[in-house]
Amino acid sequence: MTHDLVIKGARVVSASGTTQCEIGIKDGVIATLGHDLASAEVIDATGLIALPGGIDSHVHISQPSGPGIEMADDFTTGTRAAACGGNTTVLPFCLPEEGQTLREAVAAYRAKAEGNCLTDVAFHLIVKETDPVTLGQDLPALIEAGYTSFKVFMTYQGLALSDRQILEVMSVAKAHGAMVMVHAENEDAIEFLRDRAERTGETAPYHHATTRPVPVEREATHRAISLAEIAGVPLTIVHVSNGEATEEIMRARQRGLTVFAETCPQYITLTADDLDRDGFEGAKYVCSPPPRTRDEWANIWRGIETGVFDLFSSDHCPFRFVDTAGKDAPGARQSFRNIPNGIPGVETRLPILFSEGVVKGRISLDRFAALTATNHARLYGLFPRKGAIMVGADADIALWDPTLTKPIRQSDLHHGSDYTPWEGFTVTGWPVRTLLRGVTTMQDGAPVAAAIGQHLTREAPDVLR
Ligand code: DUC
Ligand code: ZN
Ligand code: ZN
Ligand code: ZN
Repeated sequence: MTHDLVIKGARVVSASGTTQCEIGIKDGVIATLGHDLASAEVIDATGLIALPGGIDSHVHISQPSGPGIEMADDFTTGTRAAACGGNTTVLPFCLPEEGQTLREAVAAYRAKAEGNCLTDVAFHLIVKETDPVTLGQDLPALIEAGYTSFKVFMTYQGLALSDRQILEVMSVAKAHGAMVMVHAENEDAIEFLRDRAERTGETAPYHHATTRPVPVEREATHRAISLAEIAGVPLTIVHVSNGEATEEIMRARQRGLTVFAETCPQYITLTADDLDRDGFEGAKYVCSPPPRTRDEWANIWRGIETGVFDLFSSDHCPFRFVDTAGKDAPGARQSFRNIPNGIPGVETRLPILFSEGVVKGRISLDRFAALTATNHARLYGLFPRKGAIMVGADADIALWDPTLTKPIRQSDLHHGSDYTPWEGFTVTGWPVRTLLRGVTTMQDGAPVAAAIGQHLTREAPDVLR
């Protein structure tokens, strides 16, 4: 067979292990893994590592964020940044605007993404209403149409569901075959702590962290797992930040429950002290759950190394810093309560895990591929088309230079935010080329190609098939 493109010289992290071989690509699909392959075009990847293109299954793009607040990324900038960070697929959340149904919201997001993406895209849903039309009609229809995962919130006024509502949503997931993702923080406890902090003048960004302490997350994690057990569904706990929540997940698995878990770069590299930086700088680090302590980094690493965590995602939720539609929202300097929650990270997720995990000897290349691509595809119904370098899969590949060392700089990034929480953080190992279905989307840190990203129709999660 003559291929359209062959990648030669790379160490290939394939579905069946890491080997030195050539990757033959034909019609956007991996056609051959072998040697001395014939091709019209060749990429010399000597000295590089070929990894499956990153799948970031937790990003927020163009998400409604309250009156006057604007997310810093649309699909053009968000997926451009993703591609430049070695990703080939992202899964943003679809949150209905005020008065919009879930179905209308999906149509609106699809329209916003169409023709603007440099990665492939598939959407999770956010379920914030549990009326009969949403749970009886819209959600089942959307699951049948391939929107096979959705997030529920236990925190945030206007988003948080009661335990009863979460059980109702879970029973729809059970009946129709979808994955429930949970943001586990106890809203009542947070409101109590926040009101008390404000009464005593503790209103600086740092108190975002002190009013969302570990027990808030640990309790909600335990409760979410219990609700899933009662409803008889698997679930995914997203953005786990600490050891006690991790232990809840381990205990649930020991009882035989199917619980998946996700963590993020901020929980192995940032601390609550970052929110205590001079002036208003701390607002740059306000996200939920908040960054914790160095001791908690060690707990999260143990979870990564021992397999508690299936997913390593960015939770990219970008706001601009110098912007009254962003971190400097009206009232934000008077109280942390008004600072939009979230940090940009879609372009830096993979280099941070590669450097801190693979280069420092904490995880293998195979585990890196599982945490950053394969497990995302399996859990969210994209496998085997996505998530692994293997014959028959889409030719979604990132070529990595494992020796390239440089600090993360905002000036090198491609997101719409005006800062990175990791400014000056030195990383060894960077993706130097990204290929989406065989087409180069990033080379040497710069985006190339037109917006060739497509919307992906998903199957049920592997565990439900
Ligand atoms: N939860 C998220 O998943 N992302 C950003 C903010 C939040 O609370
Ligand atoms: Zn059904
Ligand atoms: Zn969340
Ligand atoms: Zn998120």
